[in-house]
Parts: sequence; structure tokens; C-alpha cells
Amino acid sequence: MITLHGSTPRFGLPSASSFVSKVEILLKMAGVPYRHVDANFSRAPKGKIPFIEEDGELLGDSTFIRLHLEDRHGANFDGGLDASEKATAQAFEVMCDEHLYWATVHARWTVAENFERGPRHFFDSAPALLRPVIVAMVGRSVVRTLKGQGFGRHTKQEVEQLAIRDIDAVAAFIGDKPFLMGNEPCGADASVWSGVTGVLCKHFTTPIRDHAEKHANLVAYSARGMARWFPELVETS
Ligand SMILES: N[C@@H](CCC(=O)N[C@@H](CS)C(=O)NCC(=O)O)C(=O)O
Repeated sequence: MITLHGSTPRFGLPSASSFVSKVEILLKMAGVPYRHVDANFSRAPKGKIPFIEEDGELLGDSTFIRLHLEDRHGANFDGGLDASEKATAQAFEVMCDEHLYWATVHARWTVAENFERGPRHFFDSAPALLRPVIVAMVGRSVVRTLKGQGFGRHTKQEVEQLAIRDIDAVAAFIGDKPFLMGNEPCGADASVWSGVTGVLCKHFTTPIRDHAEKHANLVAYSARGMARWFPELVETS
């Protein structure tokens, strides 16, 4: 059985990490049995989560995990799509994984109120005396990463402006379709759903979320995916 080394449900999301949710959805789509555990980062082949373990081998990065599920387990994530549709799906996937994702990181790690409600708690199990040091060290490292990536050089309002363009693009393209490319989910939905649902997460307060909530079709898309892939997390109240 595959072990998904990720981060188990938090903040009403299947994972604090959209890449972990992406892989979990791909595993579910592929019908491959797995168990999900909180990762020990020191074992991560690329120093990041998610990674998987199968037959004693470790494999990091959500897209390489997808390719592994296709090659080794015969998963067919885009079976119903022609070449042009696959290209469109790929563009939306990369937009959510490599662009929208960073706006979410920015909102959670650099806005004090969100940081206090969210990322600070990743360190709750660290020894009390060391905890402030670890929190400060990791916080600085995330800010450095954001600078290197580029979003850390923009104002908060500029980052929000960029993210809102992504959100509007996804909303316009989904339109009244149940999933990104039609009636059934494809591989890219794993990324797009995880990215959109991360933005809509009620645990955090952001103008990006306020904007996304105005798109009824995106809210419905998020709820549809949650019911399909993570019914145990559907809010009943
Ligand atoms: N390209 C990677 C990105 C994974 C990624 O950025 N994971 C984040 C959590 S959402 C992480 O582990 N960050 C820790 C770090 O950068 O040190 C993938 O697709 O799996």
C-alpha cells in the first residue's frame, strides 16, 4: 500500500498543503489504496511535502507522483480529453500550483492575523522553550522563499490583485460545468480544486477569499469536490 507523507486535515481542509490534497485526490481518482500520515520532513526526498512511499521507495513532488500513478498503476486521469483540452487543463493546473498557491502562502504567512490562526500551530508540538525560535526561523525562511519566488516583492494589495485574476479565470472557465473540463473530474481538478478550496477556506480572512465567494459556481465546485473526495469533512451545521 502507498503511504502518503503529507499533513493530515486542518482548518477544515483535507490538508494545510494544497499539494498534499492534490495527491490525495489523484490517489482517490486512481483507486489506489493509500494511508495518509503526517510527514517527517527529514525523510522528504525533495525537502517538501507531499512525498509517497511504495515498496520502500520514496518519491517526492505531486506531479512526479501523478506520473508514477499513471506509469506504475495505470491511472488515466485525462482519458476523456483531446490534446487541446489536455493543454488547457495543464495551463490551469500550473496556474493554481505555481501562481495562485503563492498568494495563499503569502496570505497565511505574512498577514499576522492569519499566521496566528494557522501556521503558528504547525509548531504546537515543539518543545515550549524552543518553539518561539523555531517559529521565527521558519517564518523568516518562508519570507525569503516568497522573495525568491517574487510575490514577496509585491505589496499585499498587488498579490491579491494577481490572485484575483487567477480566481476570475477559473470561475469564468468552469462556468456552469461541474468540473474544470466537463461533467467528470480530470487530473487538473486535483490542483484546481485544492487551490480554489484553499482560497475559500473559512479559517483565514483574505480579500481573495471575499472575492472568490462572490463566484457562486466556484463555491459550488469546492463543495462538490469536498462531497466527492472528502465527505468526512463536509460541514453539517
Ligand atoms: N512542487 C512541489 C511543491 C510542494 C510544496 O511546495 N510543498 C510545501 C507545502 S505546501 C512544502 O513542503 N514546503 C516546505 C518548504 O518549502 O520547506 C509539489 O508539487 O509537490
